[in-house]
Amino acid sequence: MPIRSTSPNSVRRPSVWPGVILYYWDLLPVKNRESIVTLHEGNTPLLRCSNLERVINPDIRLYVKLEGLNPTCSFKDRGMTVAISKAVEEGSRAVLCASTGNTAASAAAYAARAGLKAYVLIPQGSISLGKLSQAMIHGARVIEVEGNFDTALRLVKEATRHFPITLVNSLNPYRLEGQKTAAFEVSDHLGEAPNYHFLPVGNAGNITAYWKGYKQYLEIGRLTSLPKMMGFQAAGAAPIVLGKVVEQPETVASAIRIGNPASWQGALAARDESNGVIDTVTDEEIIAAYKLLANTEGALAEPASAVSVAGVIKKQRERLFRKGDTVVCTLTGHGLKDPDVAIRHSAQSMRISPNLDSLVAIFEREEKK
Ligand code: AN7
Repeated sequence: MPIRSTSPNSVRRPSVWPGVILYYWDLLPVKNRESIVTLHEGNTPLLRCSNLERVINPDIRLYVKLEGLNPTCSFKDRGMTVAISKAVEEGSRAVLCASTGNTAASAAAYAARAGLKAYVLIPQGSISLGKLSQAMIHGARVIEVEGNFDTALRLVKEATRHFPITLVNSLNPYRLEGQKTAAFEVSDHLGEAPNYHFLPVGNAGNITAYWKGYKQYLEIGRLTSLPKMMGFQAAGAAPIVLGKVVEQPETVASAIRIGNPASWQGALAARDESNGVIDTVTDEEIIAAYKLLANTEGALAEPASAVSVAGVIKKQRERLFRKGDTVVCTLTGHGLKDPDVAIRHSAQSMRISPNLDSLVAIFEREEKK
C-alpha cells in the first residue's frame, strides 16, 4: 500500500514528535534551541473509555490522559524538560529535588541527558520500587531522609539558600510552565475544553499548571470555554480539603502522601476560578477505581492516578453530571511504577503440573464462572 505523504485532512505535522518545548515553542519560556533537553515527552494518548462510561454513566463522554506513557512514565517529564533546559540555559551544574518518587525519576533521567548532577531526597522507605530504581539507574545521588516528603521538601528549600544548586521541585516556576502543556494537548485533541477535568492532588503543582494552561489557551483564542477543575486528595492526606497541614499523611497512594502542599494557593485558585471542587476519596475508593480501570479498559495507572477516576465515581454518586458532559481524567503515572500494589490487589496465579488434564480442568472450572 502506498504511504500517504500527508494525513487525510492535509494537516501538516512534524514527522517526529519533537517534545513539548519545540511543539509549543511560542507558549514556553525556553529561549535557545541549543539548550533544549528533551526525551520527546508529551503527545500522550487521550483514551475514550466507553467501557467505563457504561459502568459509571452512559450519558457522559469519559476520557483518560495516559501520562504514564511519557519517557519516565509520569507527567513530571513535561515540567522537567523545561526546568532542566532552563537550568542548562542558566549555566547550572547540579539539580536538587525532594520527591515521593516520580519527580526524582524524571529529574534523574533529564539530568543524565543534560550531563548535570542530580541529588534527590526521598522519604525513607516509602517510595515505590519502580521509581527508586529509575532514580538509581539514571545515576542520581539518592538520599533517603528520615522523615516524610514534607520534611524532605523543607530541607531542599533550605539547602538552595546555602548552595548554588537548581531546585527542580514545582516551586521552580518552569516546572509548571512545562506541565501546562497537558492542558494544551487535551484542548487540541478535543477541539474544545472538557466540562470537567479530574486530577489527583499531592503537592498541587499539576492542578495549578493545568488551570494556567487552559486559561492561556482561552486568552489566545484556542478555547471558548474553560473546564471545572476537580482535584482529589486521598482522605488520609487531605490538607487542602481540611484547611490545615496534615503532620502524618497516610495513604496507599504513596505519590500523594503529602501533608503540606507547595502549591496550596494555586490549587485553591484553580478550584475557585473554575467553580470546581477539591475533595477526598478513601483508599478503598482509590483501589476500586485502580482495579476497574485496569480490568475494563486495559489502562494501568498507579494508585495516585486512579484518584481521578475515583473522583468521577464519587461525583456520579452525587449526580453531578449532565447528559453530554465531557469528562477528562489525568492518569498521572504508570501502574508499573508500583507492581507490588498490582499483585496485592489481584487474583492469585494458579499452579499446575505440566499436563493437559490439569490445564483443561482449569478451563472447565473457569468457563462455569
Ligand atoms: C503519579 O514526585 O510530588 O499535585 O515528588 O507522582 O502536582 O504534586 C508526585 C506527585 C499525582 C500529584 N500523581 O501531583 C513527587 C510528587 C502522581 C504523582 C501526583 C504525583 P501534584
